[in-house]
Amino acid sequence: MSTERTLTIVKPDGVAAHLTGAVLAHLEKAGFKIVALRRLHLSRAQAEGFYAVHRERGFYQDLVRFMTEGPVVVAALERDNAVAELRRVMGATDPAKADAGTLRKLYATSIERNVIHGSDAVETARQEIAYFFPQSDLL
Ligand code: FUP
Repeated sequence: MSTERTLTIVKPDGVAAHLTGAVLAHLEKAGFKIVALRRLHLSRAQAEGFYAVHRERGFYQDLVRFMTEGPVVVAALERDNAVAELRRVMGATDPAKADAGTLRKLYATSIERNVIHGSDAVETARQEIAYFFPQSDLL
């Protein structure tokens, strides 16, 4: 197995509920190393760009509104098989379908307000990390 990097976002619902520490602790216990970390409030343009792949979907405007309602905490994570492992630890997009013990099962309140983002592929992770940590020597 090779060491990989992925990107996670504690979404506005998680930050507002003071779950940032719990989510990051859960990820550290699951073997992820936090290699970069920042808190920011996404602009509408940033949220639209981040979720551009979903722009034709009915939930897009609601999703953009949600992602801009408050600050988020973004982290670059490292471990073996990081992209797939993060998605396993997060659980299904819809918390009703998420496995027991996953972050979304533990903390999400709906398919939209689902606490955490994780990159969906190695190439997407590389792009998302470069976007949020452009000055870093991670790249
Ligand atoms: P995921 O990779 O699990 O974050 O899921 P997607 O990339 O499919 O969706 C991105 C985000 O869009 C989800 F986290 C929440 C939102 N979404 C909805 O609000 N409604 C839906 O039906 C599907 C996704």
